[in-house]
Amino acid sequence: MSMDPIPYDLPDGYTHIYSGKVRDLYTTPEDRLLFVASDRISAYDWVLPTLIPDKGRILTELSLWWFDLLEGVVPNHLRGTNVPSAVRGRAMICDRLEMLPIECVVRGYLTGSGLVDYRDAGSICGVGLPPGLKDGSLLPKPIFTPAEKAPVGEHDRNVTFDEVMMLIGQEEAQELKRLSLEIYRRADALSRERGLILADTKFEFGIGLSGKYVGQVVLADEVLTPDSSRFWPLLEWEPGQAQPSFDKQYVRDWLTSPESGWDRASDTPPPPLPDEVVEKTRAKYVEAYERLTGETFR
Ligand code: Q0Z
Repeated sequence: MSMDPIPYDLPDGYTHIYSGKVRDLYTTPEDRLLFVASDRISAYDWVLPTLIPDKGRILTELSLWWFDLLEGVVPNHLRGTNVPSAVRGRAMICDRLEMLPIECVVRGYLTGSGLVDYRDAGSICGVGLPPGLKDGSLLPKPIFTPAEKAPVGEHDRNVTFDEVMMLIGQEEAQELKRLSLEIYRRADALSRERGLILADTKFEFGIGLSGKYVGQVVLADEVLTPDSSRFWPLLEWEPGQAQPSFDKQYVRDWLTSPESGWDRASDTPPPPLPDEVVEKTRAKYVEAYERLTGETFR
């Protein structure tokens, strides 16, 4: 699952350390991290063999915009955007943190793996929920549903808050929950003003190793992008049925249609996307950016 890095032509002193499905991480000559958002797209647990033009730039711009908006709520790892030309516009220079092994998921609405757990247990991550909720239901209040980061290639494991405390200690666990819920609350309020529901989202945090935030919990990674969050158009929200994916619905619909010739159950890689699906998908990322920020994407 740790993919070969795309061979970005970076200057001497930049060393690849890790790649996820759609992101790449390098060290910089100043011992910081270069966090690169690629144009890769994943669906059904596969990285597709087709790039979505500008996706990395759009998601990076969105993250930068949210980091700026959340200044004063939570410290973040962003140090700058003066990056090598090969990745200009879609990379951030970040402080290196001691990452906490917890995926901090906040859900305001019930769907996805949360819905599965709710149907099985009536709760998610030990948080009890009232009966009668459906796919897409608004939860009585936003809930913190953490997961333990799994080894590369495996899926994260939902954990209770007690387990988070045992993994990282009570103080840091409480801080992760407090910050995650506060960030969600603000981001959902803003999204709603722009006609989008923030159904759920995932944050990653680390502990500052030096400088201003040493010893403090710091927000890392990319934040509040369509890759880390589910956004739903407010006007189309209809509990009781799966909400279409804001960004990937054209991709999923085409991959599962007979035209694609792909059998999801076959364990064979998905085929390249047709140009029309690429263009419509790109337009959804642009739309997310423009609706949230109110700015034109260039
Ligand atoms: C993030 C990831 C990938 C991008 C490590 N500020 C930080 N300090 C230390 N470690 C990280 C960060 Cl962001 C860190 N990840 C996840 C994987 C591309 C981010 F391939 N891993």
